[in-house]
Amino acid sequence: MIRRWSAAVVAGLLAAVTVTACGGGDDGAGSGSDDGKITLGFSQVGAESGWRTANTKSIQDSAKEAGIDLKFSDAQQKQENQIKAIRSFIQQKVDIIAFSPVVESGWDTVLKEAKDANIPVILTDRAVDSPDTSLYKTFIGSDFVEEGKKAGDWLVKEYASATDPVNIVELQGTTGSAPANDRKKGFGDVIAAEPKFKVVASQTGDFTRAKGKEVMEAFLKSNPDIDVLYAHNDDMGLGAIEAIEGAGKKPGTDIKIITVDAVRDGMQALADGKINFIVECSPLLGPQLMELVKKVNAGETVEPRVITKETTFTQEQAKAVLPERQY
Ligand code: GZL
Repeated sequence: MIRRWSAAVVAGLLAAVTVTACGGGDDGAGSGSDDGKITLGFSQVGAESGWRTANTKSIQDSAKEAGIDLKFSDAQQKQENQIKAIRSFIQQKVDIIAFSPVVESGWDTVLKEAKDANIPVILTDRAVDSPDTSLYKTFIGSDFVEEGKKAGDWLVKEYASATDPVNIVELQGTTGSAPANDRKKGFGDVIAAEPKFKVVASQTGDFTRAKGKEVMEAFLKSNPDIDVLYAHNDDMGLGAIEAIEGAGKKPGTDIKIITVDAVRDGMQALADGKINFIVECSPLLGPQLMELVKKVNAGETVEPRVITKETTFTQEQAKAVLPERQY
């Protein structure tokens, strides 16, 4: 017997399919925005450094370019603010959530809430240490251990002929953050092979210029013969330069400086001879992030790990590339 579907039933079925298709996320959970655009909720760490400013610009410009409706939140470097923002995005039924976790731990509960709401999550820039990788679709960002290794490799070459102890001070990034943990590990693993390298002081400067200057002033007071500064980002290195000059010493000469990021101000100090080597960490994650957002929203499978391409710069190389730097 052929059942005759009433017009009302068919219309209802069609309406259900249409709503699901327009919903965001690969499970059709998000509400999407009325005009059919993908709605992306993004929780940013803060505005602590030149790198972060460039990263925010890349994300905002790329979302506009991709026609993605961006809800952007600045957490002012506080994890509780990021958790609040993610909960708000869940309440708003965004299609996708992306964020740069200020620290590695303490995300499982809120990420499970997003998973239960069928809203896919993408990690950008920094990783989380949760063993449950089903809590996010992919992680796009640098290999921070490799960045630390590159910094260590340069130092080993620079001091290849040295026989006396080489006294190093280290300005670490935000305590508990993936870049701080991993840049410390990568650098430490390389220099551990040579006993002449001695880390005489290591402390967080929270990725900011102000804190970098403050901690470097303390290092200079308690360590009379510092040979090298390894700073986990340019901004702390630039703050330390102010402290070194304030102590009557020449940065880049009396104290050699290695930093990570390669933002414009850092590259200018490198070209001016105040920094000796910079390991690049690209903030321009926006275009790749938006591609991943579209794929995840369409229910496509994406690579679990997308590593950003980056290089290193000497003083000569900085002079050559400065004019064309985007950030
Ligand atoms: C690295 C990023 C770090 C930068 C800092 O991907 O998380 O945070 O190195 C920034 O400049 O504050």
